[in-house]
Amino acid sequence: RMYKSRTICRSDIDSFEAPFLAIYESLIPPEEEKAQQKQLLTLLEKLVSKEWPNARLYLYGSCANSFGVSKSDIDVCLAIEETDMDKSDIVLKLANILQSDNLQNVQALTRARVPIVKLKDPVTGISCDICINNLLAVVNTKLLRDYAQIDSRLRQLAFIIKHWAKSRGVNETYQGTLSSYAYVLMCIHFLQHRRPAILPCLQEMETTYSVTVEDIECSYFDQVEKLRDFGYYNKENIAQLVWGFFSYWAYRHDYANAVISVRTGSIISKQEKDWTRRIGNDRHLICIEDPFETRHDLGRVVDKYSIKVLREEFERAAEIMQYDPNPCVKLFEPY
Ligand code: 3AT
Ligand code: MG
Repeated sequence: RMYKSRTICRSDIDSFEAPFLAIYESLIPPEEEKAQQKQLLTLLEKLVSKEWPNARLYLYGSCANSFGVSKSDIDVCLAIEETDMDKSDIVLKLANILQSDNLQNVQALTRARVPIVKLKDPVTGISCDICINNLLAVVNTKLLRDYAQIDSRLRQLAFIIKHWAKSRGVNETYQGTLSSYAYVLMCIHFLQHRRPAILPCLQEMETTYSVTVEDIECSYFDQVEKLRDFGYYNKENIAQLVWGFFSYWAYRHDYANAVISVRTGSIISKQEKDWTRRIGNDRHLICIEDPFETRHDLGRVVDKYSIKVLREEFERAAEIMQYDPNPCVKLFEPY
């Protein structure tokens, strides 16, 4: 606590660039794993199209947003126009369709908050969750993937932060900590705010991509190959960015008033969003606006106990980055 106002980076910070990059590289899924995921998707498509020729399957989540580490499960969305069936009926029928010799443990979870089919590929061991018509997740997956193509430091930073969150037990939404999706948005926001900026705000630029999903217009500039030089004037490396990320969330974020918003590329006030008090289970103790479902605070899972856990973890990480002789090990020590 006594170092709270400290914002100057340690002088040997650059010596940690190589070890952080090595950790990042060790987390990248090998090509072979990607090929196996594609094969599983192809098998699923074949089985589904026999019964529902107009249905489509989309990969979403970390297997498609480029923030997936090796050995992740895959998330699939079935897009189908079935007006006379509710999602749990579709899930039951889908589980039946997918009963096949090439798949294992096909289960319909009809009573979950989001009904899904779960299954496993017995050859590769890949597990897969299939949800129904969750097209906003498909679109936010594309947004994250597009951001990742602008500057390689985003993917490096997000891998390190996700790895830290998993190691420290703060990537568990059912225990009141944050989802991987929330952490990636925190990284994007952070890089939009470096000076010079490392990432632009795609939703504030000219629209080159636009879809309307569940009455929400999702539009942004998606010609990201034209933005490859965007972060050129910022020479910060991954070690400096990990340090900066944790010191932001430990010491500088205004938890009482601020909402981070990747959509606007800025910080907006809780007041403006009417996120100042608890409504039902939404407490808004750390506020992360969803880029498309703007009424949705990804921090709403956080409660008065888990906010303490989270903030203490951010402070621990910031102090390690500031003082520990071996931050690349210490940061990820199991809790
Ligand atoms: P892991 O590598 O699996 O930890 P992930 O990116 O696949 O990371 P999740 O499995 O938590 O993350 O979520 C899968 C996708 O679902 C990610 C995002 O496209 C979408 N998603 C998750 N949580 C939300 C949310 N609260 N609001 C909107 N979309 C969400
Ligand atoms: Mg996932």
